[in-house]
Parts: sequence; structure tokens; C-alpha cells
Amino acid sequence: MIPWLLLLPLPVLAGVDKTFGVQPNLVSKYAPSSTGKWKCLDGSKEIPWAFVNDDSCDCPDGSDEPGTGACPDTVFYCQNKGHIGATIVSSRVNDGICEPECCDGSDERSGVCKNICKEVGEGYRKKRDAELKLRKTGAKIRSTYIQFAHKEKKRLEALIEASAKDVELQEKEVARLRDIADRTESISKAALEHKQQSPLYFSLLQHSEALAALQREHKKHTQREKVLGEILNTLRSGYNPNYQDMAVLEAVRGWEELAGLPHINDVAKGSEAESTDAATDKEEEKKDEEKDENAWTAERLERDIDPLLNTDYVSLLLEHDEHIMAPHEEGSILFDLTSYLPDSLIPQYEDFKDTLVSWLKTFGIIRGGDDSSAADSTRARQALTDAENALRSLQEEKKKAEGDIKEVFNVHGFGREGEWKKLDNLCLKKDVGDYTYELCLFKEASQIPIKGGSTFSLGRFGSWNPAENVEAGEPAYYEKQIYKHGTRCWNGPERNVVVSLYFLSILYTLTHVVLFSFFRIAQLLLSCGVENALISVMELEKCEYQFTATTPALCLPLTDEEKEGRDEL
Ligand SMILES: [Ca+2]
Ligand SMILES: [Ca+2]
Repeated sequence: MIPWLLLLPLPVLAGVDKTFGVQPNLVSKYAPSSTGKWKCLDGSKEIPWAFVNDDSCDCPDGSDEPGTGACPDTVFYCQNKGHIGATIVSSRVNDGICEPECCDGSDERSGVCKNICKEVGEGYRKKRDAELKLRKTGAKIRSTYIQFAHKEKKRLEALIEASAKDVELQEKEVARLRDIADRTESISKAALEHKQQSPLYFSLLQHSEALAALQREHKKHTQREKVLGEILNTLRSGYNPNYQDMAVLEAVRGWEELAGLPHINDVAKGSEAESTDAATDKEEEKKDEEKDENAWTAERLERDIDPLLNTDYVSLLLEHDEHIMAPHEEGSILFDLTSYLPDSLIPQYEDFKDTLVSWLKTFGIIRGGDDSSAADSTRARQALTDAENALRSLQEEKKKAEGDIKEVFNVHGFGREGEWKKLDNLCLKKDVGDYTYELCLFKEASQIPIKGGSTFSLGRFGSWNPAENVEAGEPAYYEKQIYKHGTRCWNGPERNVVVSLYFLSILYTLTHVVLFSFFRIAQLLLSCGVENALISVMELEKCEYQFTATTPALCLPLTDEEKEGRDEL
């Protein structure tokens, strides 16, 4: 806006001002030399000052006709007083058409076009003021987003610092528990060897060996008795009583008595009296044995000796130790002292005992935990595993915080000022037709059928505006987000097929459905607004969606120029 230009006392030729149509920054170059000449702007030629804006092209660069359109491929500047000046191509000057850019109608001869700059300017200012006001309000909200990002950064820094300490502590704890577990395991072996030298265990093994030997001998004797019995039975039934051999008769009688058999002669006579008595005696003997359930009867000996001899004595030894130690933590005679103490002294004694035990352990007089069984070793291993898992989750927490903090003030992440951090995972919803569209910023876009059915993912956050001509960090970069790899879409549009055709010859056997499928994608177009809201959702092409939304994060604070411009107009 340079109103003084119009007041310059320049000579007028053919009714056209010499600086008419000149862009404001070039006006100073349009002045005659002392000899009344003027140099074309490219310096190629000197012409009389009167040739400027005389509606005839004289300069090779066309600079002598800024206001007439006589030279091709030049530009015309309309001042648009009351609005904002604009530049149009020279061919549109004096072509009989009123250019919308030139609200003052200066592109045509006077009287052709109306000067509507007052109305246009007012409308423009109204609109611009509303926009600026919106931006001003939005920018205030945006500044709170920035504050939030700074707080987030501090919080994450503190979190990282704390989790670094936690990780360090947990690493030590893991090392400590690993040491204990390893030691418990090796001590257990040593302890086991020690246990195996126990007189009780030694004696048990000897008993076992003796029993095995006895069983062996017993079997041998049983076998022998059986053979002898057969010999004697043969003698009993086969001897000739008429020989009156007393030695043979005595042997037969003795055997019959021992084996509970009736005399062979009586059997012949049919008398069973004696044999019945003998059988009764045997029965009674058996009954006596059964009275004591734990007694080792002949049958039980036959049945249970073998399993007994197959006992795992090492396990038994460990079980024995556990059993012995179960009522006492440390398993020493020292700890049984309570049984001899009056009740009133027990609490003091317990305190004393704990102190004493820890001293004894410290000085290696007793081995704390050395008597632990395999179960203790497993417990130590479990404690180590738990600690390792805890360490892993602490490390993950730290790693996540470190990743998050990198994104806060990242041009490609939550913006250079972190203004987008506040909106991370903010979900916006809008109902369109039969669907509710939900867009969770920086996460995922989805389509939820209102009347029921499956929800489709329209894509997960991929990037900000990927256009090649848009630099990361500039406002246009944040006006678009891309969400990709949504739910698979079958029979997609042609353009996706083009890619697939390349593979067609190779993948000929695949059904065309596979070839023609692709993933749903969505783009989000953002603009400045005082609230975060979805404005519209459209399906641009099959399975390709466009969301539009407003957000204060895009409301940049007014520049000094904008503030001044507002005052000026
Ligand atoms: Ca000229
Ligand atoms: Ca025109």
C-alpha cells in the first residue's frame, strides 16, 4: 500500500501515467535522465522518456510499457486501492475483460470496469480478521500444547533417570541372585556328599545290603527245603515197612510231623485224625501272624522285599533331612534350646539367636543355607528368573521412554515445538451414513458399522505429508497425515492392479482376488481451528478415505507483519 505514489508530480502522456502498472518495488526506476532519456530495465537500450507507456513496445524486455500491455510477456500491476495490489500478465491488460484480481478496474481503460475495491477489500478484511481471530484463539490453545510438551519432556526425562537407576539396581539384584542360585546349586552338591557320609545313611546302606544278601540266602534255602521235602516224600511213600528198618521209619515219622502230614499207614486205613490236628495247628499259627498288620508274613516278604531294596536312598536321605529340618529354620541343636527355656525368656532368646546365627555365618563357623536341599536351589533359581523378568520390563519401560522423548520435539514426530504431543492418541469421531468413523491421531483410523458388523481399520499412522515439494517442519507438512496398512481390501481399483500386473506372469496360479487386493489407506487433512474435531469423511476411491479435521495445533501465532497488516487495513 503506497498511496504517495499517486501523488508524484510526473508528466502525463496520452493520459497514461509513466508509472502506471509498475510494481511498487520498481517505481523508483521509472524516472527520466537529465537529458530526458530513459534506459530499459535490462540496460539494453536508451529511449526517450516520452516512449514510456506510449502503447508501443520499444524495449527488448518490454519494460517501457508497464501499464499498456503493448509488450508481450510482461506483467501489469493493479494498485487496488482500498484492497491489496495484484499482478496480472500483460496480455490481460486492455483485453476488454475485467480481471477479478484488479478490483480497481485499472487493467482496462477508464470507464470499462467498475472500481469495486471498497467492497472487495471490506469482505476480504472481514474474512481475514475472522481467520486471524481464530488463529489468535487457536494459537493460545496451541501454546498450552507446547507447554504440555515441555512438561512431558521433563516427565520423560525424570522417568528415564528413575528407570535408569531402577535398571541399575535391578541389574545388581539379578547379579546377586544369580550368584546365590549358582552357589546354592554347587553347595547342594557338596552338601549332598556330606550328607552321604552320615552314619545313619551309611548304616542304612549296610542294612540294605545285608537284607539283599539275606533274601538271596533265604531263596537258596527255600529251594533246598523244597528238594529235601521231595526226597523225603519219595521215601515216605516208597519205603517198605516190612523190613522194620527203624532208621527209615524214624525219618519218615519225623518228616511227617514236620511237614504236618498224616502217617502214611494211617492214610491207607482212612484215618485223618492226626492230620486234622496238624492242619489246625498250622491255621492257628497263620492267624497269629495276621493279627499284627505290620508283621512281615511270608507272603509280605515275598511281595515287598524287592520294592524295599529298590528304594532311592539318596532321595530318601534328602527327604529325611527336610523332614528333620522342617520344624526348625537352621536345623541345629542350638535352635532347640527354646524347648528348655522358660516362656518369658523366649523373645529375648530369639533376638539373640538371630544375631548369633548371622555372626556365625559371617565368620564361617556355620554354613548358612548350606543344608539347603535341591528344593532351595530351585527356589533360588526361581527368584533369579523373577528378578530377570522384572529387569527386562524395567529396561523396556526405559527404552520406551527414551523412544518417546525423541519424538516430542522432533520435526517428523510431534513437531519442532512439540505442539502435537498433546494430541497423541486423541480419538476423534464422526458419524457418516451407516458408519462411525474414528480417527485416533498418530495411531489408527477405523470404520465402525453403527448397526453392527466388523470394524475395519482404515490404516495406522504412517507419516506426515509425504509430498516431495513439502519440507519437513514447514506448515504444509503438518496439514496432512497418512494412515496406511488398514484392513485388506478386495478387488481394489485399477491403479493397484497395475503394480500387480508386473507379477502376473510369475504369479499366474494365484487367484486374481489375491492380486487385486491391497490395504485400506486414509489421509487426514488438517487446518487451524479452536477445537480438535473431525469435519468430514469421504471415500475418495474404493477403500481410500479422506478425513478433514481442525486442530489448534495448526494455529500458528500471528506474525508481526500480520499484526501490522491488520492495523493498517
Ligand atoms: Ca513505448
Ligand atoms: Ca483485462
